[in-house]
Amino acid sequence: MQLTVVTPTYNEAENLPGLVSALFGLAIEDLSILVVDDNSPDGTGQVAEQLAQNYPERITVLHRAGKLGLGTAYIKGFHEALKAGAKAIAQMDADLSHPPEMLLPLMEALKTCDVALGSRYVPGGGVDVRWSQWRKFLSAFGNLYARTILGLPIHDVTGGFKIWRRETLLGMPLDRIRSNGYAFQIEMAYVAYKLGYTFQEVPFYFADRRWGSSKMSFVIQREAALRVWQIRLKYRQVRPY
Ligand SMILES: Nc1nc2c(ncn2[C@@H]2O[C@H](COP(=O)(O)OP(=O)(O)O)[C@@H](O)[C@H]2O)c(=O)[nH]1
Ligand SMILES: [Mg+2]
Repeated sequence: MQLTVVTPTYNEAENLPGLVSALFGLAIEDLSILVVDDNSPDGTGQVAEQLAQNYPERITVLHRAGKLGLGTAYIKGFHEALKAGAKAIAQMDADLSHPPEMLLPLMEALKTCDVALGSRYVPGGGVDVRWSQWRKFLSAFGNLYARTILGLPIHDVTGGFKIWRRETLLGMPLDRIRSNGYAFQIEMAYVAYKLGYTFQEVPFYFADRRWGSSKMSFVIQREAALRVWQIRLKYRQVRPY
């Protein structure tokens, strides 16, 4: 099955080469990578271009003028992957917190569902043992909060490690998705759920990045908490695209 991995990057020059070689080392035939870089000051865009030369036809790089957010980066990447004919579209962070080898069980799960979701909050999954109690609490609470308010049947609502079937993404009103950061993950999951698409959660252990720094912040978390209510209202009625 033709799988395209979409990865948004902002200052991931240290991480991208490792991600690319791990992905191409997997026993997945017909895997390609789509990098969406926002003119990273650390030169990630050039690193990506170099990698694209090393793996002709297998890596595509989209450059945007500046930091426009994770949500719009994914939407652009999804449109592009669909245009190129991908049968399955994965979304994952470039910082190796989403273990590349987990794509294998996720692809397996996708055979019997519409969205395969890497999940930190089902038995067998977890978050970095080095996370502080406060950070663990915020993440677990944020998930429970969004899951409860939206009535979602999944446990990792803010998780960004997923594989979508082509047909699933084609059925989603992608141009209505306006959130960024954690809220983007929540909005995508909610719309998919409201449209009747099925999820399967595959546990994984989320290890903190070793290079670079997180672009998520308390402000983005607070914004997501408010967005949950807006998302609930916005999609009271949603029709397939
Ligand atoms: N293109 C683009 N990528 C972004 C942006 N913000 C975050 N990212 C990327 O999105 C992924 C997740 O961000 P990260 O900072 O690791 O979030 P965290 O894992 O929740 O701490 C990483 O690959 C980032 O480089 C953005 O504004 N534009
Ligand atoms: Mg990260």
